[in-house]
Amino acid sequence: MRFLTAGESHGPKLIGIIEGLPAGVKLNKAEIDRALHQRQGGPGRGGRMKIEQDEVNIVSGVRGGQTTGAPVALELENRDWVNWEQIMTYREDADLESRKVTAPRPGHADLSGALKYRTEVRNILERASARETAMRVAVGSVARQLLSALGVIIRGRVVAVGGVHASIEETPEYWQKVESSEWSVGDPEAEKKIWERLDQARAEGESLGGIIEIQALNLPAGLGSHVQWDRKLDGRLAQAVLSVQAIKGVSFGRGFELGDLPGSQAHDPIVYTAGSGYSRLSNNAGGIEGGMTNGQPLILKAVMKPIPTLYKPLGTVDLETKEPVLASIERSDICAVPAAKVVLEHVVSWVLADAVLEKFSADSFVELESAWREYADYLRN
Ligand code: EPS
Repeated sequence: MRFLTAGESHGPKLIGIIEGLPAGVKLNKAEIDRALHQRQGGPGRGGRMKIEQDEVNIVSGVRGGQTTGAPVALELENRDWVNWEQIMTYREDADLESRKVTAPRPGHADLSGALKYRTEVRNILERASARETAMRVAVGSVARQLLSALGVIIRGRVVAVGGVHASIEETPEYWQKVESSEWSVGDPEAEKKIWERLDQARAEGESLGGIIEIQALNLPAGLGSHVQWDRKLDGRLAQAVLSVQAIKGVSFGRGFELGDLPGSQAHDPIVYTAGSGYSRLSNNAGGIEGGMTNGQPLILKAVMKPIPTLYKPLGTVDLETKEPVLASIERSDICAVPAAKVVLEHVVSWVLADAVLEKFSADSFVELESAWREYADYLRN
């Protein structure tokens, strides 16, 4: 499977094209819209989210609620476009002056992009903007629906914001709390401190990052491959996760802690039970060994840096005068960690669905499901 997105933050719309889906995958538009709505939420979001109400327009490749095997094209309207049309239009009479950015923001794509493309900063920030993640959620929701039809569950939680770390449990009660928390945090004590941290950040013109955990349950052993560098599933997941705006690091299972442990405590002993197959006594590897799933829950963590657009701007250089100035202040979110959790669930869904289709290559969902079941039977014995 492959997909491309197009669209600027303040252009007319975002576009996504998916190719390689089997025919007969049930696709629920309401489910895509639910994910889009969730991505727009979270307590630290700025004024833009009051303008946008993302709803997908399915243009092609789906008929009667099922994929046809043809490319699936998706659109998301930018409601803010009406306020930007004169500035962002492709037409030659576009107003290129009034929202020109000459003070690149440290931490953003502004400066490197302007130097690389020899163009104005706005042309860079419009495409670099995390607005693009709305389409990646829509595309990922299609992949997630395919996985869900095979019984795979993808879920995520926020485990730290602005230096406040939540305690972590694996109980259903904990995951219930994650579901009902505006921060997607399952530890109410930590959540209280995170609210305080947000107020403080708002008052100080600061922004906040955090740490997100994503899990995938019910994956069989053997997705991905050890045989070539670009087929290793952990590498492919890392690429997708790091491609999300503001994500600076990713780890699997115990991650960086593994560097401190002796081998006997780092690895997960193998056991066998007749009728259910091989399993592990622990999951320090986070469900991936040798670039392949090992049948345990897949668990990864990602760190998001604080959003670089600050109301208390950092020093930069004016690109026209070369004089020191303060970075431009654009309307911004203070914290988008809960939104990034939703984005990461969906980019992970995409990579996993792709790996599933690679292993169980199929033109129709019926064929896919039958190959999936046959393999599950083989793994149980
Ligand atoms: C973003 C800046 C803000 C965010 C935007 C990402 O947009 P604006 O400049 O229009 O206020 O709201 O995120 C979204 C629009 C979105 O849908 O997530 C940036 O510079 O990256």
